[in-house]
Amino acid sequence: MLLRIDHVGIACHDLEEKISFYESVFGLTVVSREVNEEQGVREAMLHVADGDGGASYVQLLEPLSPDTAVGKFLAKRGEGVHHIGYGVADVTTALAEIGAKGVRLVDERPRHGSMGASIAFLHPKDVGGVLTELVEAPRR
Ligand code: MC0
Repeated sequence: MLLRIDHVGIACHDLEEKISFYESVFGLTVVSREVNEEQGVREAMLHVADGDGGASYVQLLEPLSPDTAVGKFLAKRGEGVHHIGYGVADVTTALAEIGAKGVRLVDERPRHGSMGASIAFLHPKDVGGVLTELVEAPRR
């Protein structure tokens, strides 16, 4: 069901500062920047590698305000890994299969994610403390 690690989402206070860090220390390149009002984030995708199933990225996330998912996470835990996004072929099918196994779905239906992807989150309390995102890449 899980095809690959699509991205690792990292919460930060200052997006531009963290982009500079990942560019200068790891030599990564920003391939996309977006503001996602629905998710309450300003985010950047930095390309890491290409694989058979698609590319993988580091996703840097800055909250649009303190009362967002990432804003609350930063206040409680500070900067660090916020979620893991796994590539799936069909996010609606994957949600149905995972939900049927008793895992709480944060999203019953796919939402709009970075770079045109369809995404949905699974509740971290049912995935061993890891906020888990399913990512269906846009069709080419
Ligand atoms: C919260 N918790 C987490 C967590 N966020 N645990 C692990 N990883 C995280 N990222 C834990 C808290 O510590 C707390 O546990 C419990 O979950 C409830 O948290 P809360 O602070 O009271 O917040 P809630 O319940 O209002 O919301 C938690 C929930 C929310 C996961 C449902 O953050 C959510 O809907 N997340 C999905 C959307 C999201 O994260 N969007 C931003 C990225 P304790 O034990 O302390 O009670 S958007 C994105 O990434 C898009 C753009 C993309 O990839 O394309």
